Amino acid sequence: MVRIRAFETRVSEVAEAKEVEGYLHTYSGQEAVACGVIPLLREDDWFTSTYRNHGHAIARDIPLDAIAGEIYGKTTGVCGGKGGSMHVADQSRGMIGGMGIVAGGLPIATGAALASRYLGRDSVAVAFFGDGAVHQGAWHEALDFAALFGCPVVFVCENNLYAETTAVDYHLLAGSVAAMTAPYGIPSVQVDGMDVFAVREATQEAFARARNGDGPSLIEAMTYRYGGQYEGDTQTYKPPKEVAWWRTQDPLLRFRAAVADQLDTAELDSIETSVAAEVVAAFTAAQDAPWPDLSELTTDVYTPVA
Ligand SMILES: Cc1ncc(C[n+]2csc(CCOP(=O)(O)OP(=O)(O)O)c2C)c(N)n1
Repeated sequence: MVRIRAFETRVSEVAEAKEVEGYLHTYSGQEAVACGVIPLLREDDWFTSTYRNHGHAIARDIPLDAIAGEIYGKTTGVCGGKGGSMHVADQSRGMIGGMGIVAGGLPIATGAALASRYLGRDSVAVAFFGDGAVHQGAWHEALDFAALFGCPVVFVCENNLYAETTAVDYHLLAGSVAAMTAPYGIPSVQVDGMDVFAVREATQEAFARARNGDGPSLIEAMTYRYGGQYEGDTQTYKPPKEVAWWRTQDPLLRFRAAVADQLDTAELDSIETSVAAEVVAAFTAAQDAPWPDLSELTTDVYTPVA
């Protein structure tokens, strides 16, 4: 969680300095969700992410150099700089990829889960998405298909209270995302998304269900994005009192409080110091890395079919 926060804080700084082209979407505030779910994935599991994907990539141990390189569009990026911030992908680690299209990852994760079932394996697939995704047809198609075919997929909603500038109170007619799975017969749970242990516990249950052949489930993690929809968003739609309250729920602080009697404060501080140095090194390496050659513009466009 600390590594994600430090990385994303640096992303905000480079966005403000206009060092990077294109839109950047940070994950600060939502760390407990990635860190509650992703470490429970096995090597043969899969997941799809959104344009807010750096935190998921870091939780999956993709090296910081490769993520920063991708954000800068450099050859050292995990996709050779061709995906950019919104499309970090590393299939060798089961990260099918970040999606710029809202709800785009749900049918894809469902397909990965169907493949697992078809091949008789017990691997699972996870689809991360925001609360705004429930208004897309793809969300409903994925849930319907997953329920019908008993796919081992876990849908993880990171409900950060806003879809772009629209508050959930205004757009979520069912009151919660968890309530929306009932017509599909998919079990769901709403959890405190600022508490990494609560997210982990819900994920353990959902993964056990999927691996046992009991089909899909949904976790709605209630969380908050400290940044805007994108870097540069002025966030005038967020009430200051709301922001202040969610800051008191910070997942890093909550973690520290929860482990206070088991882990030494000095040890936790030293992790923060070493992580800060890692982040500086990763961004410096990305700045200094070469751009892809023009001759590579048309490579990696199609996957060769044997
Ligand atoms: C299919 C589609 N429609 C619209 C957009 C424009 N868009 C980008 S982000 C966003 C809001 C999504 O909010 P949410 O799913 O809650 O995710 P969050 O950014 O809060 O994590 C929209 C509508 C898009 N990227 N894709």
